[in-house]
Amino acid sequence: MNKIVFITGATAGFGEACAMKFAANHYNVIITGRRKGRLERLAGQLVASYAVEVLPLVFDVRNREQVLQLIGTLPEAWKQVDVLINNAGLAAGKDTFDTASLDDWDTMVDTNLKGFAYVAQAVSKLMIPHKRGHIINIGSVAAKQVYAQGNMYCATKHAVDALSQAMRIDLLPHHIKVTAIHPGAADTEFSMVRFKGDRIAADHVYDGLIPLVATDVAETIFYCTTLPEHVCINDLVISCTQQADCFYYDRE
Ligand code: NDP
Ligand code: 8X3
Repeated sequence: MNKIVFITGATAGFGEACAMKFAANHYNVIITGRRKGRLERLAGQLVASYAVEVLPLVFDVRNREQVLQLIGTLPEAWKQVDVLINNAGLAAGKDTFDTASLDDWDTMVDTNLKGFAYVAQAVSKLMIPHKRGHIINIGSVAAKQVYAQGNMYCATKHAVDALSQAMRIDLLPHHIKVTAIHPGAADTEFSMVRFKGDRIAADHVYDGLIPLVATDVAETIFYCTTLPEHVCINDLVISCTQQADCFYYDRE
């Protein structure tokens, strides 16, 4: 029987690449996000290319009732989730602490912190009865360092780091692995979202770099799930070779 992976934020970037990678490796895939059309297209592609089962679920991770309702009432055949890729998230804006938009702060806290935690708790409840499962939380290099104008984004990603540690401790008796993956600059839709469609600002992030691409991160996540049952990568920072951390880049 195929294993099951549950991926949030599968309509783009890392989540979409993970859906392809896991489906190619015979996982049945629960794909989620807000953009229904994209989920449906991806579902069709996964079924056609890999002959796996796909369950698309359209929801906003900020909507607590919807998260709990949809995950709490998964069809019987989908309840035994083996891997959760808790990935949905965003940066909104890049402004100094005193000038940042409070709406942007709310969006990031509600998505990257609260929504992230709602999904993890709901899926962990499905894993506990089976005494197995693997939760992959997507943090960032911004979970490890704070950079100028990164204020609330960095705070939410530091919270992902803290909650990953918390989950690892509290879910230990239930034999659930918790891996936090912290990518550096990766060329996905992330920067276009952060800069609200400003293509020049978005492209500027990757000036002179060969940045990570989504498949680099998906390959790494998949690798973490292939290790023997008694081995868990707890915390992993991955960046392109031209990036040392949040501050040091070797741009061409
Ligand atoms: P993308 O913008 O390409 O993808 C983000 C995904 O998150 C989309 O599928 C989007 O789906 C989903 N999403 C966003 N908000 C919500 C919401 N409220 N409810 C449900 N789904 C939501 O970005 P990435 O793939 O790059 O980002 C994925 C994760 O990786 C994020 O947590 C990001 O912070 C993190 N990250 C990104 C890095 C980068 O440089 N790209 C580096 C380090 C970490 P939809 O809009 O359809 O809802
Ligand atoms: C995204 C990477 O460096 O823009 O998390 O914060 S960074």
